[in-house]
Amino acid sequence: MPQRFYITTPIYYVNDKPHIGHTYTTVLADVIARHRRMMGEEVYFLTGTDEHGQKIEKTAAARGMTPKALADEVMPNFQRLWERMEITHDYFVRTTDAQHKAVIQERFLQLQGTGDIYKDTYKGLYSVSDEAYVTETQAKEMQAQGLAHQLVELEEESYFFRLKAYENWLIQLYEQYPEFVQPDFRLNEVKQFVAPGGERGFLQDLSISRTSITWGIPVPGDERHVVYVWFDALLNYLSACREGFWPPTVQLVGKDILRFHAIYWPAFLMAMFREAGDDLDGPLPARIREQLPHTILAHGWWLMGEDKMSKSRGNVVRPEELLHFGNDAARFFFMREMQVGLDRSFSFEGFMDRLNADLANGLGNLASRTLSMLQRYRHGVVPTAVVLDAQDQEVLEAGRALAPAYLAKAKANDFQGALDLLWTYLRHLDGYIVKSEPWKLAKDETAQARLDTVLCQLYRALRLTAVLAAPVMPDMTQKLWTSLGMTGQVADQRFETFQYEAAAQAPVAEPAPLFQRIDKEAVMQEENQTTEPVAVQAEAPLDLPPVKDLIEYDTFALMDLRVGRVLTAERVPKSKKLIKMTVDIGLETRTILGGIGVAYAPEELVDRKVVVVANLAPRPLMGTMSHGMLLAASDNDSKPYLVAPPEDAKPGFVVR
Ligand code: ME8
Repeated sequence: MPQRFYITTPIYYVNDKPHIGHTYTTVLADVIARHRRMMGEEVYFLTGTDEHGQKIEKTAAARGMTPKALADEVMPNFQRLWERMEITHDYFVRTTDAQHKAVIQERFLQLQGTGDIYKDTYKGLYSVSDEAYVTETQAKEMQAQGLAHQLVELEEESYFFRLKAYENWLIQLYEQYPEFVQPDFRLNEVKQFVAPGGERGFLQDLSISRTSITWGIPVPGDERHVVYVWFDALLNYLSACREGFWPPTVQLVGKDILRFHAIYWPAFLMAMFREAGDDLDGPLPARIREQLPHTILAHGWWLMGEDKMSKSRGNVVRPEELLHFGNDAARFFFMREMQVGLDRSFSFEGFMDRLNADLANGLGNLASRTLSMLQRYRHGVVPTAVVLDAQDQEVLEAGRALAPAYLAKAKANDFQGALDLLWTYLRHLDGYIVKSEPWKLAKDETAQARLDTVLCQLYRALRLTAVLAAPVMPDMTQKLWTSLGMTGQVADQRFETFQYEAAAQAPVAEPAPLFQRIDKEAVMQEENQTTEPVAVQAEAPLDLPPVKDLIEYDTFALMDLRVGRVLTAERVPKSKKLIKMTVDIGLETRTILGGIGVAYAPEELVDRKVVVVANLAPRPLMGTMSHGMLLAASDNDSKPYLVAPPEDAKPGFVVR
């Protein structure tokens, strides 16, 4: 039987539309779910909305509507967004579903029956925004953060959950099963909260009912009370679980709600799954551990500057602003930029830079170059590779090593690390193209086997990239997959059986851009006028070499570029390409040979203004010394286009 994998996102409050924080969590869950499916596991992926509680009641009142009407209005924004982002959840739970309500009431009664829930009076401070009673220490923390206005004095009759009684088992859970909270440093936070400095006795029983609000699930048999929203919400993972998938394998949460998931949630489950005779002061039975989530994975926040992006702070970025550039682009950005666990500042410019560098230039350029070379040199038919030299061997080995390394990182939920490996590999391939110069091999009859090898290796690399990146970018990788002549869905591939070196199935297609390069300046200008960003169309794909490594200005300044005027021009005998010219560069007249004979006739050159590299060491070309070089523009394959200074520029002018 395939391994089962149950993954959840938090269920989102319906007091406002989703922002990129919610989007990030859900995309991360989706990327994990898609990976697991491609690993051959059977996945159940749950998300949904949290529709009860004071926040919703208040927002609805402010808008003059009932809480249920508010929930019905806002909830579809989440569903539509997940559809737009191709989120592959299996079920969408709403806490107002009758089936969910029934489970909550049933479990409430169960825990009342075991004595884990009892009735008492609470007197103390209450945080409206967290919907939780706060201890004095917490109240001081909140006051220090300027959040005092969120605290109110409260005295009410309440049902309590016997949280204190589970302290011993909770501590054993953290000590013996550290995989329960990831990353590690988040586990330490939880431990510190439960037992600061290792000292016990800090946990307090938890109030799990309210009489101050009416919008919630009634406590069975005592309907003046509604069930506390966190007891209600956390149990969605149980009420909406599909048979055979319990317990959750990975539960994603933002760091803000880690305490609820790493303390209350396992304690509720311990109470539900324990049996008469289990000793709460003794060792945590393995049988109980097996009913608890395997891992609560806590990620950090998207920040705006230094602040958390949140509805209440009013500084949110809406997903539509990113989706304007495509769903894959937004998904890729989230996975590539955020290290799971840490915070990250959002910048729109950073977003555009990342996409231009990695998708338009990196992957997009490599794909269009490879496809166009396969078309041009081999009519689209993928040749077979024979390893010819050390460089080919190195590329082959890098390809073989990539998938295991990538998948190990993906399995550890380190998608930033995985994508980093993949893009390093893609850069390596750019270097391979530059060094092996396939456009030269194409013109050399004796180099055809080498050309076959280079083309085949590039093809394999792209096919591997399509498979590995499929969970992150479902559409772009499918497009790539199809253009490589592969049939079916790339998402139906299994990592384990996919063969990097398998022969091609069919000829490749004509190149089409995978990602439209974003004209950042146009977007920024547009941004200043409207709030909606825009994209521009990319030019038709060219066979462009990648941008070289950065140099300092001082290195550039070593070059002496001058305006020149061609005085005479003649073809070099026995050469198709070479033209010998005399060029006035203001200070002197130079003899310069240029390989521009295919593009220009000598008579077209005379009296033309050109840009000369004036301090290039002289070198002999077909028996004549050339004292400099003319600048010309081209892609790897086109004819050279001489760079032309304006007509009124004078010979000798410095170009800088
Ligand atoms: O807390 N950066 O719902 P919620 C990253 N209903 N992620 C963010 C974020 C940010 N700036 N802001 C929000 C609730 N999130 C409860 C959960 S679960 C039983 C009940 C994400 O609508 C993050 O995952 O406030 C956070 O945990 C979740 O949205 C909270 O969404």
